Amino acid sequence: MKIKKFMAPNMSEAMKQIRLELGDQAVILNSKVVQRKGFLGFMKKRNIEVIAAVDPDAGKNGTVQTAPAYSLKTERGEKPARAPDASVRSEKESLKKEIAELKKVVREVSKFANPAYQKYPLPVQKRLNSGSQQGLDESLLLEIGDALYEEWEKANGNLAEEEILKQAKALLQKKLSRFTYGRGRRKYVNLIGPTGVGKTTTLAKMAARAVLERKEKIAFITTDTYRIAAIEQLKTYANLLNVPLEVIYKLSDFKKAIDKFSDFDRIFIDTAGRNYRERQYVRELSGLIDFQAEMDTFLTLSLTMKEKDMKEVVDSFQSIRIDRFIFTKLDETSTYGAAVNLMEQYGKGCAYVTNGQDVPDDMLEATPGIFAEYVFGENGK
Ligand SMILES: Nc1nc2c(ncn2[C@@H]2O[C@H](COP(=O)(O)OP(=O)(O)O)[C@@H](O)[C@H]2O)c(=O)[nH]1
Ligand SMILES: [Mg+2]
Repeated sequence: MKIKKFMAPNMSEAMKQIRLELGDQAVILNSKVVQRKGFLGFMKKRNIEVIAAVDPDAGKNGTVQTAPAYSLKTERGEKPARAPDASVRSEKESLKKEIAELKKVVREVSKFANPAYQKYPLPVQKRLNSGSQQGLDESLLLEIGDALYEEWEKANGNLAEEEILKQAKALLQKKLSRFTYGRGRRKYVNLIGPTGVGKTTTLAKMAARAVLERKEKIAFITTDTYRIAAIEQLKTYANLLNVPLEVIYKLSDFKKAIDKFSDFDRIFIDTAGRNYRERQYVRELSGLIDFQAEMDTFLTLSLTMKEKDMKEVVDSFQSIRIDRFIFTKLDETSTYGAAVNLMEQYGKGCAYVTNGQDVPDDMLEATPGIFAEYVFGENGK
């Protein structure tokens, strides 16, 4: 008995090979569909593996092969036994399935038709695509793509989508970990940034937590004297928290306030942040306060802003030493990539993100992990 394994793209091709090598007497013992990893692992090749056998003595004594699954000998016009029908049917079925799968792949590929991602396996492309929908910079995505691709190869292409998602998050989290996060420990907390982004509200949230959670002795200082309403707004929070507020009109007022609050734990400084004069003013402050040792300056930006505008704001504040960002209004958007891009571009972390108008609840102390979750997690679908 001679047994041999054949591999062909389809059954009729396999038959040809078998007939050629083993002759008409050959019988098929087994056949199955096998997937072979194709180019880059994502265009899988489907092959039929057929095990066929021939008994060289069979013709001589006229014995019939025991229970052949499929005899090739049909030249006398006999109908093959049932088995071939079943096998043809199952081949038809699997072809149908294959066509459906191919259609799905084509649909997916056209969805991810970013040419820059085409070098990656499909599940990696899919992840990068969702990052791209979140507005993450292309260069960062390609970096993540390369790292995911490496993992994919290490695993011989056996990486489930959930695993790729987990790794994408972990990669981003690790990358962002080189910056500093959280509220900081310095005595003066200064919020700067464009009007309307939520500086005063965020400052109130931070102050309320300092008082309620950490029992700190705090005070407010505001330099936003452009609008009466702005002072009233902060006064309301100061009254609610029962803490003092000083309104600063000129630099000497600031000096007085610093003396007055010398034994306080933390001073929250609100600014209007609207024009050059304000920036000049903050710069002058550096003559009074040792920024490096005593002041945390957080540049506040709303994620509802256009990324280009956000960058212009950061550039316009370049003359001021900024420690970290605060990103507000996450509840009003579903794309968070800009926050990550800014941190990457300017090499700074984030103190807080805010996600609503409620004081003090709608605010989270930032970590690299929350950004990874926002851009690759459920939020970022
Ligand atoms: N939806 C939403 N609104 C916010 C958030 N933070 C602040 N706001 C609102 O944005 C508006 C401007 O806030 P304000 O603190 O006065 O901004 P400022 O001009 O930067 O001081 C107010 O109506 C706030 O209630 C936030 O995280 N989410
Ligand atoms: Mg304000």
